[in-house]
Amino acid sequence: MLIATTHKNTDFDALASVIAVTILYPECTGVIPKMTNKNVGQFLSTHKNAFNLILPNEVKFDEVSKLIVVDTDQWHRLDRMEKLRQREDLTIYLWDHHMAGRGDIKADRLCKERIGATVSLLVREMRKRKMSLNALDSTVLLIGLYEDTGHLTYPSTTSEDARAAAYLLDNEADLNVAGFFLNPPYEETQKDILFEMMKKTEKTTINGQAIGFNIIHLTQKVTNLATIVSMYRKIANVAALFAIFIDDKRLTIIGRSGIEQINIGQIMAMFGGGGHAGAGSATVKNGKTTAADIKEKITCALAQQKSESPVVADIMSFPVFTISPETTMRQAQNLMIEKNIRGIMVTCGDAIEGIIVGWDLKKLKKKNQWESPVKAFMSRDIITISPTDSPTTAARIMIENDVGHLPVIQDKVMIGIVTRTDVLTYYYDLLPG
Ligand SMILES: [Mn+2]
Repeated sequence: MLIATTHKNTDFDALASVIAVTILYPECTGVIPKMTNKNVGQFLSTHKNAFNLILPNEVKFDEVSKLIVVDTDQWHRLDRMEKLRQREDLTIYLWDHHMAGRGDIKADRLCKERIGATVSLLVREMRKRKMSLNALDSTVLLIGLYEDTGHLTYPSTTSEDARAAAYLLDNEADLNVAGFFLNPPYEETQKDILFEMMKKTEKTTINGQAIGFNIIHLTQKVTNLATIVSMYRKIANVAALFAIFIDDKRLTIIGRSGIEQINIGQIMAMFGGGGHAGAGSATVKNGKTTAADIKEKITCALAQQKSESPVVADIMSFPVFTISPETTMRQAQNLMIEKNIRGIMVTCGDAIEGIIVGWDLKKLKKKNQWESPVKAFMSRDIITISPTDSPTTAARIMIENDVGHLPVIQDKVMIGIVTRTDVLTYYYDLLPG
């Protein structure tokens, strides 16, 4: 007998991957853990009979000769598979995209890649075999793919995920059905948690990134906490958010990150949990540790990730070309053309007096204004940045204030300047060579 299974608290990527295996290997039966995410449970309650799926207690373990594990590489995350763990004659195939390297399932065949969703790996295999799918199969596979990639927007998404989505859409995946299960309606309890989080978020800056922490005591069982945290990170406008939910039995840590430099999966691994760069969680028994302790550990880990993250000092231009307040507008214009720059800092000794940008030249109406000193037209409100801030912070300041030049100040001295071009070059990696 051939069975396929996945992790407890089954999400849509896990469910879709099991179903994909049963399509790729028609003799295979899918085994879905008893504990699933709420939206997966809702989906199964109406769709279960459409697929070749059973529960762990229905498995005849003596007859199992081959096991296919998807979307996890750890035995303890499987539901009631202990009987198979000791079996030396068992053949194991593994399909996964968790790259933390904590797996203890030894596979005879392994397909493990850095990709947005596990199901994309299986879809790639279907494409290779030129299989065609029915609308129902395509739809559930697409839901898994969209959920794990945030509709192809999470930083972990690859072009292979997009190709998988294209294939599923070609095979009539239904976006109305997908949308229904991907956006489960919010209930009162979830709204309460969201408001609770809004009231007491602790924000701090680590390595120039805004980080949010929430410690919430749960008085009742709340489902879909991960979705709430995901949503709240965007509302709180932080690079990463860590929420610690406490009930009588356990502390549940849920993390979400919107930037590449903060790897949530790595951080959750410290607490025995896991996940991806963008999303992850861990649970710790209540009494074993405290929320304050967890917060402290996360803060330390984030501070240590520093060496790998680029800072403003890495992308700024220097030395900074400056002019005096008495320079004429004509001279300023000539310098901008000559040096191919869009803005010039105006200084008096070490003091920044203002900045004159290309836009200021367009303000001139009369001819004789070209002979006026730049101090008559320059902007005096200068927003500065520190060399240890992140390029993302620089970009955010530019967008929020609609400015294109940020002088970089260290110990009250201007040591460089970051321009829009510097930021764009950094983001799009346009540097020659
Ligand atoms: Mn997954």
